[in-house]
Amino acid sequence: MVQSWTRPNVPRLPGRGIAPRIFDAATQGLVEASPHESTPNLASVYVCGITPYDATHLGHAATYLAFDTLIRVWLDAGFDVRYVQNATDIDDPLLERATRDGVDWRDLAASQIELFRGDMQTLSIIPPDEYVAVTEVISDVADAVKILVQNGSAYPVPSPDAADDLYFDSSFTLPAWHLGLESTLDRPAMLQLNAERGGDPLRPGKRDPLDPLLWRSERVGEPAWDSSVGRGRPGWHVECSVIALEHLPTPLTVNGGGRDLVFPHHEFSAGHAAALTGHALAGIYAHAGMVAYEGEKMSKSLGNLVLVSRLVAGGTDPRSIRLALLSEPYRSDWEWTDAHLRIADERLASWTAWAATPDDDDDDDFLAELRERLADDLDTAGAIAVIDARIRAGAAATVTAVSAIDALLGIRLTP
Ligand code: 5CA
Ligand code: ZN
Repeated sequence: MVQSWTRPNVPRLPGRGIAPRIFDAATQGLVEASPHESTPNLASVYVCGITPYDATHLGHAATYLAFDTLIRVWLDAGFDVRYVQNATDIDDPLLERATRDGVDWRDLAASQIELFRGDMQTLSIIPPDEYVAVTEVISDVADAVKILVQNGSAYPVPSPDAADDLYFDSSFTLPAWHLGLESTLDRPAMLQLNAERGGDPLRPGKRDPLDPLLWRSERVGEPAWDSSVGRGRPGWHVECSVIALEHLPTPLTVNGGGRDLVFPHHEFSAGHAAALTGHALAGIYAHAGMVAYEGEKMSKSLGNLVLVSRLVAGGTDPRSIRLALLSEPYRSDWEWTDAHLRIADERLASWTAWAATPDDDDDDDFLAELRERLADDLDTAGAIAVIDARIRAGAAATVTAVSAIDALLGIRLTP
């Protein structure tokens, strides 16, 4: 396994928190995120990891912070939590960037994963129990693709200059999955997003323009591995299905990532997993909104990035970055501005001064209010407002309140 990062200390709070209700893409409503009856008390989550170049920008950080909040709320509710994340350390965009910059793709991936781990640790984000790079599971992915070929959900597409590639048949239907189950999109929307997000609708020989690549046979000058389906490398969506199935019981409590993954990525990760197991991949498909900067979605391809490491190197307190990101509802699309950081700095100073002389008394009301806000679709902005209101009203800090802010929001106010 790729090494994960160091786990922040998460204090235990008195009593028990509430199982959160969070928004599910498949049902377009709030659903209680609780362990499935087949795994009592075990809440499980798979979150799509980075493609390791141009890490870690504030959009990435906001997405991982949203799922960090979910995990903190689960721990407070008394659940055991199992968390898995991947790193897409082999894919077209990574290879293109390595070629552009004249570096070995392996070195690029390794250095960016290292930077990402450092940034996650700096931001006190709870690490996954398993952090899995795709290059570690190539043969497992190939074996899964082989099963899909055998059960009729995958088919070969000839290539003029290589062996056949393998594609998933998106018309494959099961009780546990059909096209559109997760994304709830209509076909025109699917066609558009598929073209924008890594699909290859114009590839000749496919049964449907939406059908996604499962296995790309070796091309001259591209990395390839020997496998049970020949020499080549995995397509994108299937890596997440295989890594999730390998390390977590299904249905996962939550399958997560940023909203740009709703289609085609999570749709087909769920489809491949269902075609492999006959079961649904997840009970809830949860997505964080997109963080923009200078008018557009913050993205590696546009280059409008604010990097965590650059802010921290410039002297920004990582807790202010957390507070700034937590001040926006995780499901909203929003634009990062310098004002976010200024307000977060002021808030951190006010909270720290307040926390410096806590009373010993337990403050059950405060903890209950905070728990209630967070259980309501991870309302971190509401939780922040609860704390601000307390301070404005002149209420003294308590030991419990200061611990709750640490445990639930990951902001440590005392040394
Ligand atoms: N490796 C794939 C997932 S398997 C991937 O999407 N990588 S990524 O590096 O592009 O993005 C990593 C995570 O950050 C994904 O969950 C993605 O949805 C999220 N993300 C990317 N850009 C933003 C943004 N501007 N705002 C919020 N989240 C973002
Ligand atoms: Zn993924």
